[in-house]
Amino acid sequence: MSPTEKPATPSAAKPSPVEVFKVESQYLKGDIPAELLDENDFFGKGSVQLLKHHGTYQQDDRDARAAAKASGKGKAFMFMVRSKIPGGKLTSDQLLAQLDLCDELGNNTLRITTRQALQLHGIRKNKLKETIARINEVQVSTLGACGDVNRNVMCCPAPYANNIHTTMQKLADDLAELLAPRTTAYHEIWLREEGSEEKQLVGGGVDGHEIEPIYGTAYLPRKFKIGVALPEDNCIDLYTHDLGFLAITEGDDVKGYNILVGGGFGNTPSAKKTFPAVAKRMCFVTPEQALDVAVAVVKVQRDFGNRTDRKVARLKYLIADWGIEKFKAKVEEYYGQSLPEPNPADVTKQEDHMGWEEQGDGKWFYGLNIENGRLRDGDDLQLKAALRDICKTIKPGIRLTAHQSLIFTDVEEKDKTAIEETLQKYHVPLSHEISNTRRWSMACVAWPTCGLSITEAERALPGMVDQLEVEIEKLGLSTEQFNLRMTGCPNGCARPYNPDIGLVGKAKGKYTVLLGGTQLGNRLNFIYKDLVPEEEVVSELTQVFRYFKESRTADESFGDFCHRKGKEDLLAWSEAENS
Ligand code: SRM
Ligand code: SF4
Repeated sequence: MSPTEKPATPSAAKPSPVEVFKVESQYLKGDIPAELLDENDFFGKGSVQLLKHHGTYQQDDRDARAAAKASGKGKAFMFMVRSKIPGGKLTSDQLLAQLDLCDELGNNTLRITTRQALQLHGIRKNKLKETIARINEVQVSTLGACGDVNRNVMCCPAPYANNIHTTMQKLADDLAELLAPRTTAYHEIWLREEGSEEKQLVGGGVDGHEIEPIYGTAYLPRKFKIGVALPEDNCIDLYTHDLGFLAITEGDDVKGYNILVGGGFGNTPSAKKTFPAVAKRMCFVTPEQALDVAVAVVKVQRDFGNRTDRKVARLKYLIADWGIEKFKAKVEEYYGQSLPEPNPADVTKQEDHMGWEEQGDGKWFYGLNIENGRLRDGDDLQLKAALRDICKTIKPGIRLTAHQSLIFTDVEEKDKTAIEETLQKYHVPLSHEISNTRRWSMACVAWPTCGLSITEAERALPGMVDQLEVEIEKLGLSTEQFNLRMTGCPNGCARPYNPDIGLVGKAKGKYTVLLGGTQLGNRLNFIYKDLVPEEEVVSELTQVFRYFKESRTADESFGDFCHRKGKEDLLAWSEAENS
């Protein structure tokens, strides 16, 4: 089936309200232009859904809700604006532009996300157009950063000067371009000069496949995520993606990719039909086949993904429903050719690319660990100021990592000291000064901006890590790597369902503690204890660390130890310790 062919007949079942908004929106336009100009500080229901596809979410400051209510005021609306940055690759000027925006129009902070992108928070409605226009002025786009389309394409951000890394980044860029929405609504709404003539959206054929040849009028049933990784460096957590490309290499060449499908972490614990899933290995493709097979996978999800119930609309549910064999057969039908089994290679290691390393072209890169991805200036630690200084004076390339951190690239030998000294001048800890526990931890945004958060995450994890560092040191385990990820609700934005330790907000001040994942990211962890009060999380974990120290086998990771022992055994140990 060619990319321009029309999709199969859509399901006769009643579509979800979001489907109706999309189809009636004239390619994501809807009432946004009119509502952008009205007096309100918020958008209506339909526009709120459509705006996501333009890269922005309507939010309100949840810390301020109670006070606003008490004083008789309504919610103070504001917007999150997410940029799409394939492989997290930026210039110094592009980062500077977003740092300026967060200070001038946002909440004075900028966030590196778990998918190598940037988010501004606290933008008022009357500044939304200026914000998006200014991001575009430096050749970064927010189109498709959220919404029912392909999101930011992740790719290993290590800037090694070799053919393999360059080929992978090129694939990420090509996928991002190929699967970006083609609607002109984005340009018309955000980038058109005030007063210039409004262009009408016309045409689109019977089913809209002229304007959006891949997506059609209804776009995808749900968000869609793609990543590109290497077996020896799964730094982007490939198994969590709807569609993963694992590069199979020979010498300095990529000879093809193993295709993984159906990863995804969002779930609603009370709805048994939902679940987190790691992706399944489907087939091998040559570099020449990669883009067309991606389009085929996207189209199968477009045509057969659930459009009536958004809770089960991700690709993982279609694959669970059909089984991988039937899914593969359908992809082959759309692609027009059968596809061989995957290459035996699989993920073997995960890196985070922190500290200094030679790129292979005489230049260096430096990975700087950013706690939970938040760029801010405090009284002491002046992260934004340090970045501004480095971006203005040394002007390195920038890469954002999947661990919410940042890499300065293309650094000349002579500038290495200047980078370190600048960081020190602004009291930014160098990566080697950060404990393993902190380095391998990450938390999602949660309160106060995320409308779905049940508990704290980004604001709670640093304090927990302070305590864990002490306990881990006492146990003599500080050289161990424990991947620790926390989220403020079960949606899983910091990918808590496959690391050694996952902490997931379940009820006010209470977390589900998950153990037994793997640093390779290809195995789900299990619920060890549920509804653990925040103040007991550290002691609960310390208890298991003690068991680990006592009973691990040589070189066994914490996740593998917990997996080997299993839930019942760990709980029996905990009970004995408590008695
Ligand atoms: Fe996420 C929704 C933040 C990565 C699964 N995510 C949200 C929203 C937009 C809340 C909302 O819908 O109202 C959050 C905005 C909070 C805020 O105030 O900024 C939000 N997600 C984030 C970010 C910023 C977390 C972070 O701390 O970095 C990440 C942005 C990534 C990016 O740049 O594109 C982020 N979200 C993820 C990931 C991890 C990943 O993709 O690698 C996941 C799990 C993987 C997956 O997709 O399954 C993830 N976010 C979700 C879900 C559950 C989706 C599902 O299938 O059920 C939701 C809720 C939803 O879509 O209904 C969600
Ligand atoms: Fe919000 Fe939940 Fe995602 Fe955290 S995991 S950012 S609380 S949706």
